[in-house]
Amino acid sequence: MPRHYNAAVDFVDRHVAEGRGDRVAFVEDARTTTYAQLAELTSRAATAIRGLGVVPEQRVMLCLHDTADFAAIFFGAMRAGAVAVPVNTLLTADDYAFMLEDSRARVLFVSDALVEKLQPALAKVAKPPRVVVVKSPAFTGPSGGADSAPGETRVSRTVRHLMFEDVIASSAPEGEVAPTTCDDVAFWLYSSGSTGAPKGAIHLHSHLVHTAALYGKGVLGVREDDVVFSAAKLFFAYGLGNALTFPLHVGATAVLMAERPTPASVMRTLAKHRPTIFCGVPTLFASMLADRALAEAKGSARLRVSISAGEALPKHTGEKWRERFGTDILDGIGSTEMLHIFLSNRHGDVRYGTSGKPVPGYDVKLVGDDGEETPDGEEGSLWVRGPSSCVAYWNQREKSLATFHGPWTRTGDRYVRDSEGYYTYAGRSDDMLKVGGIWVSPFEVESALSAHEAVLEAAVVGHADGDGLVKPRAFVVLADGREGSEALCAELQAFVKTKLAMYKYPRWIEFTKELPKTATGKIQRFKLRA
Ligand code: 3UK
Repeated sequence: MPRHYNAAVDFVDRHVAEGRGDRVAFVEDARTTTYAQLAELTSRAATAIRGLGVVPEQRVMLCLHDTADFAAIFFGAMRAGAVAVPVNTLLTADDYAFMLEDSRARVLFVSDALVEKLQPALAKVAKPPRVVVVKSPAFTGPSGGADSAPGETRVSRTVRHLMFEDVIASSAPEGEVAPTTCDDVAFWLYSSGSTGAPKGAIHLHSHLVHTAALYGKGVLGVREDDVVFSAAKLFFAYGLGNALTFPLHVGATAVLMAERPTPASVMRTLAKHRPTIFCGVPTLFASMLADRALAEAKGSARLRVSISAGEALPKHTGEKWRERFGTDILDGIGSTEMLHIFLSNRHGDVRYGTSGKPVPGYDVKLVGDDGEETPDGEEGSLWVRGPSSCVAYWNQREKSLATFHGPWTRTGDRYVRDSEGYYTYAGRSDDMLKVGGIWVSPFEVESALSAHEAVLEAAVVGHADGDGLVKPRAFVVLADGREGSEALCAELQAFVKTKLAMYKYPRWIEFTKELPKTATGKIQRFKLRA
């Protein structure tokens, strides 16, 4: 890595300097963006961010649907020396209030369709950021569901804001690049904690190119003529690599879809834009395969490979996909802390049901309870070391100390390595659940359930559905005089959806007389799992 380094220059300006300005960086339903256009938009965004009073190292939050504007704002913030903080668009006002306070973001870029959802959070924080509203481009497909609604321009009456298009138009396209080093903080990504409060993983300018070179180019083999489509959104580390830094590292093209990734919207995008690489999560692959209405759909005619991450890909899902589409799914494990995939299957060496082998450039080890490395065939805790590891969690000393040990990161996962060196996922060492590839803390679902007047207490564990994928299952002890029924189950599910992000609600609820507990009153989730 050169010492003086700004990731925005490497991923954006470099292509124009090297003569790729006319190549297409992003394809959306309603527009395409060339590398030259992206460079200008990024530079204007950087000028705009400075113009809004942001100084180097201050945070700029992005709550945005996937569009080329996301890319320009993300890199624009870094170009200005600021710290980009993309956040999940599916969360609740409480979650946003926490992240706004925690990050002290000075500017918030938010998609028009999401402004109203952010309003209560903005009203709550002591020093609210300036708000810049980004219009979602129209898309040509069928309506994509409640939260998607791009196409409609909604301008908020309750939130004082500027419009991105105005801010961009009045900002000069040429601006100096902040003189950052490769070790400067570039962006944070929030990851859910087991107690519910998210932790901001701090990443540096150098981290993006390390993941793009080691996994993107090295393992996945993204090339200039590839068209990449990631159903996982840009605000996840997984989607950020897939659809932003991997294609931009080699001058390839990414397809961006602003709507919610349903089997139908994803299949439509595959057929329409014909990507060569498709990136999904196990729940999506499984639901696409199971969808009767899509049984005849052919997907992308140019597809050469797909990748899966977020949770373990069940063996039969990979095999069924291969049978139907004739291409493999490379399952690999990554994390917000490591930024992207560090253990993965390879082209021509796919073992469905495993996470493959370490990505060259990363070291992994399995550690037993005695602190020694475990022998092959025995389960251990997965530790990983590599050049894209986040430096700490923001403002979370205890949690940082528990996770980062010198160059090593504890993933919290249990794994087994076989005699040939393949790694197989064996569960979490904490109670956290991965639902559709996204973290869910049982604790926050329990707290939400307990807030209902019919509930005395609740415990939540993971339970495998018909595809072998984990979803939350709740055990509920009702208050005196209340009785369990299907109607109450539906009411509790609806209640949780009003309190938490939708995907966190318990898919099954069992009413029970009491919960198994230790002598000190701690719920014994392992008993409920059994
Ligand atoms: C689990 C997997 C089994 C595992 C991520 C690719 O998922 C990502 O990041 P998160 O921080 O979660 C990390 C945790 O998710 N996990 C992820 N992939 C797999 N378990 N097999 C897999 N293939 O518990 C891990 O510790 O949300 C994935 C790239 C970047 C990412 N941030």
